[in-house]
This record gives sequence, C-alpha cells and structure tokens, in this order.
Amino acid sequence: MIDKHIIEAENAARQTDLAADYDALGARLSRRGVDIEALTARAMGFGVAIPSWGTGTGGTRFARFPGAGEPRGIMDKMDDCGVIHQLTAATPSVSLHIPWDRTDPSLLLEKAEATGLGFDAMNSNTFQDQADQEYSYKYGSLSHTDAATRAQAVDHNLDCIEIGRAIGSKALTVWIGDGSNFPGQTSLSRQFDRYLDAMGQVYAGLPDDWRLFSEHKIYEPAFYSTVVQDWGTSLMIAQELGPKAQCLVDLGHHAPNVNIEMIVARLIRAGKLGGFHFNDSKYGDDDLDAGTIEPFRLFLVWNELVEHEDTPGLNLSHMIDQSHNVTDPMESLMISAVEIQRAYLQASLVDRTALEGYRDSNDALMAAATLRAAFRTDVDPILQMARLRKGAAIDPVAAFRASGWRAQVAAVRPASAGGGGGIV
Ligand SMILES: [Mn+2]
Repeated sequence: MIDKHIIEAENAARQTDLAADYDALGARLSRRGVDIEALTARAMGFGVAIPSWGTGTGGTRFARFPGAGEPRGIMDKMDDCGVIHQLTAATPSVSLHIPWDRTDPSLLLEKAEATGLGFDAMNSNTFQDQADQEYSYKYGSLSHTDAATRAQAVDHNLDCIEIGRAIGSKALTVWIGDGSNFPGQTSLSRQFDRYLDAMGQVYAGLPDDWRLFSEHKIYEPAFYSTVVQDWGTSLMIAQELGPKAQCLVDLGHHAPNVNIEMIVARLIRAGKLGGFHFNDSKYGDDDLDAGTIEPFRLFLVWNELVEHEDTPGLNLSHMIDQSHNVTDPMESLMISAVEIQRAYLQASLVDRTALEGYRDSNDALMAAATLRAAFRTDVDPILQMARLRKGAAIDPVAAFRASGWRAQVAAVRPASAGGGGGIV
C-alpha cells in the first residue's frame, strides 16, 4: 500500500481550495433545497467492484503493448486493487476470474485482509481453452453440440462457485462466447436449448444465498449470432432458471444507439436486474474508460438506477469492465471509478418531485431541463470531500504519481510479454 504520509501531504496542498469550493457548492445547492452533506454521505457510501484482470494492460485483436510493472498474478492484482481503493475509497471489492486467478483461497483471504478488499462476483471462463482441459471450446461451451464438452463447462462453473464460497463471494457471472460465425452453422433454437439445460445444472449447484448472473452481448467472439445476444434472451434465461438468476447489463454489449437506460428500467420492473458493468464505447464493445465518450448516457443509466433504488429486493452488483490498452490501468481504473461515482451523484441530484410533476403534466421541455440541471452540476468538491474524509486522496492520480508506485513495482515485477491479441 502507499505510505499514508504521501497521501496526507498531497491532500494538504489541496485542502484550502477544497474547503472554499465545497462551501460555495454547498451554498448553491442549499438554494435548490439540497443538503450537500447528504450527498457527501451518499458519495462516501458508494462502491464499484474492480475486475482483477483490469489491472493488467489489455489488448486488441491485433496486439498487446504491456506497461512496466504489470501484475504477475492475483496477489499483485489485489495489491494494485488495494491501492486503487486506498486512493479513491470507491472500489471496495474485486471480482475474480477463474482460472486466471486460481490460487489457495486462504491466501486470497489473507490478501483481502491486508488490502482492505472484499470479493465481488466470481467470473467463469469457458471462452478459451486451458492447457489442462480435455475438450475444446472452439465451437462452444455450455451450448456445445457435444455433451461431454457441455459437462466440462458446467463442472468449471461449479468449481468457480466452490472457490467463491471459500472466499465469501455471493454470485457467479456467466458470460460465454458461444454462438456461430456463419448462417446455418448452428440451430439457433437447439443451441439455446442446450445452453438452458447446462445453465440449469449450474443453477442447481448454487448456494441458497448466491445469485447467478447472465450477461448478454450482441456479437464477438462469434460474429453471426451469439447465444445470449440481447436483454430479451438474458431475461428469458433468468426467468426460466429461477429466482436466484438475474441479468447483468454491460454498457458496451449493444448495437450503437440502443437505449440502455430503458433496458435497465425494464429489467428492474421484471425484478431481474442483477447489476451493471461500466465502461464506455464509441463503436462497439470498445471497453473504453467510463464517462470518456458519452458521460450523459452514463448519467441516464444512473438516473434509472437511482430512481428505482428503493425497489424492494433490488440488490445491484456493479463492476467496472474495461480494457486499458494505452494508459496505466491503475490510473484508468481510478478515473473510471470517480466518473461512475460522479454520475451516481449527479443522478442523486435530480429533483424527482419536480420531474414527476413535469411528467404528469406532459411538460417535456422542463422534464428534460430537470435532468440537465443535475447533469450539469459540478460535483467534484463533493467527490473530493468524500475521499478526504475517508482518508483517500483528493486527487487520486496525482497522489498515485507522487507515490512512485509504478516504478517501485516495476523494479520487482519482471516485464510481461506483449505480442498477440489479448482482448477479453
Ligand atoms: Mn462485462
């Protein structure tokens, strides 16, 4: 972890300005009938999970260009996640990916204790072949035409549940690359039947207090059809499997211009929204940093999440799901966590009483203006104050750079290989 004196020194240099900015914003919000302290408390209570694999440099189908000090394994990844949380106070948990992060659960628990982290949903992997596996997933996994291959994929998911139980996780996320690359290659209906049958076996192995998340994706790695291609399919899966099955929505897993906030609203209405995977995109599943391309879309997603936050039974599991190809992954994750937290706070600022009034009276212009008023509010002083009060950094990236963390770990972590594609 980073020496706390470095964080304190960095904060000391910014604290006077922050106090003035916070007071000024507090006065402005007060005129709108908003208590800044209530918002700061919400910011302090916010958390989004970090995927363990996000701490390493990602890649495209073309190449991967690793940076210095790449994590060597899950212990290094958790160290990195611990520092991200230390500086942002907004990322209290890590989401593991099996088999990449497979290790002795007692070591994982020790590391979680040392880094102050908990464990979010487990992620299984049946979209690539491992050295020791008997059957290939080249033509699918949970929906494969061969029963033995499907059984192998089911067993892997059950194994992920067992590892998760040992470390206190409460959910399994199943994302599969199954689909087809050519029209006619597969029976769209029978392939889905096979998938449902296999997922039923995974569901049967789920502990009572666990949830099973299905995550849809319109295309890639299969480029003609995917088995779980859209939220309608994902909802069918969750409804057919049972009450512990829910849907995950990933911002990048849709066609351009799809109204994703409406999907969020529909899934909440169905009692089937399990959580959200945050990233941003310009064209497809770009996995860019949250809030960098379409911050207003991020805000509109949060607007639905906040509007419905008191829905009975709603228990959302939020994670960042990005690929960092040209930035320091830790810096991207810090900035992304802050941007997600920002959109959450902006959505919390929406005057919902006024909005409902405008909706009821069909005043479209003022309804839209009500959302814009919240979106345009600069909540930086609140985010900064929330971090300061939790012992984190007013400016996380500045503190990270001042700490020299990347150079320190680069001295002990050997350079990792670049080369071939690394998209996940
Ligand atoms: Mn995802």
